[in-house]
Amino acid sequence: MGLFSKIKNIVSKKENTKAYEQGLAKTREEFVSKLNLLGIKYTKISEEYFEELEELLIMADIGVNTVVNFMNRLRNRVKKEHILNTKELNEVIIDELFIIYVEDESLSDKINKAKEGPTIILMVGVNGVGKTTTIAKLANKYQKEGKVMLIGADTFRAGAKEQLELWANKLNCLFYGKENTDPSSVIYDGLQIAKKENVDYVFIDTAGRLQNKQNLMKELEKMNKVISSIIKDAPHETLLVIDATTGQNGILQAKAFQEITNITGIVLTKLDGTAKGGIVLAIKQETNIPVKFIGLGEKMEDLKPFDIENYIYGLFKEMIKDE
Ligand SMILES: Nc1nc2c(ncn2[C@@H]2O[C@H](COP(=O)(O)OP(=O)(O)O)[C@@H](O)[C@H]2O)c(=O)[nH]1
Ligand SMILES: [Mg+2]
Repeated sequence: MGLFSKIKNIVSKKENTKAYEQGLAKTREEFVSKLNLLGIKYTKISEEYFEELEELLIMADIGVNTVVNFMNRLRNRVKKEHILNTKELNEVIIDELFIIYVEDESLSDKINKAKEGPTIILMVGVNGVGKTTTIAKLANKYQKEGKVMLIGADTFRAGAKEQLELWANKLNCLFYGKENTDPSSVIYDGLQIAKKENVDYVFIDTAGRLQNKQNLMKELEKMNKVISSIIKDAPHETLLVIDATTGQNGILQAKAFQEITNITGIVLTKLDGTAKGGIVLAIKQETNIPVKFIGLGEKMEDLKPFDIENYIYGLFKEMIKDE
């Protein structure tokens, strides 16, 4: 069975395929239509074809390093498998994009949960990327599995606490927050309540001021110390939120945060609003941090666990249907 049929077969049994299709429509329209045009312009594989393909991949924000790597592998396969036509190459292109993501990876998009007591999830990322709304979406999701509490430790931005509190009220979950104070002390007080109230999932909202890396590093160190002093082995996850519409800048943010704290997963938001869907692959290649969730819209149910088959299908639907 070819790769296309395999993916089609796998996604036919999955949930969320529609949401991926819709959320990745912008990227797909741009990328696939250009790839098809390229296949019409050059029916035979040539150096010019490779050059234009390379450009196309870079435009989809797959990332220069990733693209260079990818192009080398593609050229090798063309030689080895004696591929002459660009049409035959489409399946190999998708196959190689797939490999970028799954290489050396036991694809874990799951949240690491506490063996006992509350699971603590720390959310980090720069202002405006979607931390607070993502927490609301995650709270909505995990509420089906247990008691949820939100802690507002973004004590920096005006109104940040209120925004999270509003969500907590709407979703009917516990909340603790305070403004204009040390975020670690807010976390300390909040976690005491979480323990007392037998909460299952705690999501902590923070302010990610990357402008001063040294300060942010110290602040995160302190938060982590406070958290683990109250709950052993916590935080169980530190999720970095990245806005997909920022493209390569998002990759730089991921690298910077990776240097200052232990990031266990990435949430990539606003994929619905961009043609830069290739950023999922770039993040994986450049940081090796798994993308655990993706944001495909503003509604509560628009946050989905990242799933590589649904993702590839969402990007290449038309091509996969062609077979
Ligand atoms: N279209 C779209 N908008 C999103 C998504 N995630 C977050 N947003 C929007 O991004 C804006 C900033 O979000 P917010 O949670 O306040 O960011 P924060 O500063 O990191 O806490 C809000 O208007 C959200 O509705 C997404 O996946 N898709
Ligand atoms: Mg916020």
